[in-house]
Amino acid sequence: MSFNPPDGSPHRVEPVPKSANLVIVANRLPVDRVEQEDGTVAWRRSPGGLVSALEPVMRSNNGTWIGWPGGTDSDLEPFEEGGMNLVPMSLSAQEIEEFYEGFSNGTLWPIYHDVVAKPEFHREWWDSYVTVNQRFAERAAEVAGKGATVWVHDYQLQLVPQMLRELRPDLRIGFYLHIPFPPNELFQQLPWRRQILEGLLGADLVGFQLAGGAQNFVRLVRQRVGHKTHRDLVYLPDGRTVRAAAFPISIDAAGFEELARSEGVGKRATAIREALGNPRKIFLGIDRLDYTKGIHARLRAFSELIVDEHFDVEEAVFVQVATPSRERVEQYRILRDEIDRLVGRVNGDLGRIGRPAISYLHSSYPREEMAALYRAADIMVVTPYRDGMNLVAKEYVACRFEDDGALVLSEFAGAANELRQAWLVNPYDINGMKSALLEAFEADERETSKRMKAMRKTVLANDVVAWANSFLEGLSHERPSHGKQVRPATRS
Ligand code: GDG
Repeated sequence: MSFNPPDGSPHRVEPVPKSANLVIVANRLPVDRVEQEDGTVAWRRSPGGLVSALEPVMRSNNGTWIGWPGGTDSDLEPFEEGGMNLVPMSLSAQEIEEFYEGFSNGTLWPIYHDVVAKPEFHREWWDSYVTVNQRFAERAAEVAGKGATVWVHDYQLQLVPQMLRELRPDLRIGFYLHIPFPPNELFQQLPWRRQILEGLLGADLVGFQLAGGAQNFVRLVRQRVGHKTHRDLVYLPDGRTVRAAAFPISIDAAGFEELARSEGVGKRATAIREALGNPRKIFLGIDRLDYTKGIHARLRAFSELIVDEHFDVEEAVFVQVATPSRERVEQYRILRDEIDRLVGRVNGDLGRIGRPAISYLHSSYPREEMAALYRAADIMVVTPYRDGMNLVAKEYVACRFEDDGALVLSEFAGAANELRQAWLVNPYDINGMKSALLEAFEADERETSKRMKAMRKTVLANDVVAWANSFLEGLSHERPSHGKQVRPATRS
């Protein structure tokens, strides 16, 4: 195989080893394509958590990452970027519509998130999902060396483990689901439920955010596919066993703390507070603009506290960053309009000149700006209706190196399992949320500091490198006498 850079890419081109010892397969490549002023194309590391999660282990193992770079370019050649071998997969415009926006985000995403929105079922979407999964599996089979470890990620690629095992029985295959895995009552709606379970069973280890997801999976396999199971193990008729277990994902906690401590971020945090008129308390929400995140209800709860005269717009402001997401999917457009309307109404009714109740930003920002916002905010509000983990909650905690700041957190975010000292809320209960926001607003320093200290201990001790290593170690135990071992990641 020869490897050339995408047009105009300034990055070093190296032959991707056909014998990669570690292969990551994910829907997206860890880089974004940027068109430069002179019309050439370059690649920039994407901001997402998964990239920082896997970069260290990729570097330690000269790993290869297979994924879609976004867009509809075809014939993109593999290239090297930041110590990682990247293998771009192309999707046609129709596949983006049917596989990605359709089956992944219009069918699976709502079913796996408590049916917060109504899932759509279309047979052509499913067909496209099968085709794209097959293509990813074939590419992984090409680049993985003998006995290599292949780690497949997330709900867009649930058929890959089985397809890959058929092509390459010598591989050690792991799968990790970043979003919740639903109970039978919801999963059974899926017309292709059995195929998905069988797809996942191609892996040796199937990882979930929480133990509940792993239990749902094992129960479904027993009920729907009829395999024997015992605790976290599934026994397949061919003698293979598959383990399902929880590996709660985390963040580069030390990296976030370091960024938050930097002089530039400190100055920017002060400037943000000033620009907001130095109110007594700043509330903050940062989310992808997604209907699972509970943005609308949280802003309502906050605005009602002003209406009820618990505080006014001189004393408190809510900064809501909503990062644009899946903008071509109908339900996301509707959500955006609903939030625009609510923010407009609240600010029209309650704001004063230069003092909106809600400072709403529909945009995405560099990591430094995110850290500055985390530093500037007194109360972080994370209230999803359902969320696999929620990294924003952990990032806030990592940035509060002075042990101050309050976290209001939904019980239905995976992060609530670990961050027990947050003000936990039921996001469906507006009055309950109002009470929690008010308590966090009024809490004294000793109380917030005690809670933050405990949460910081948890987040700093369980970072993303620990997560990746623990998954890969678990995977190596599943087939101990088999293939090469993956070297653990080291912190940079
Ligand atoms: C899925 C699961 C699970 C957001 N806006 C900007 C920006 N971000 C970063 C945050 C955070 C990440 O994106 C969002 O992660 P979340 O965990 O909050 O949510 P999802 O995107 O839904 O992620 C989730 C996660 O996968 C990992 O397994 O926790 O449950 O749904 O890191 O900081 N980053 C930058 N600019 C932005 O404007 N730089």
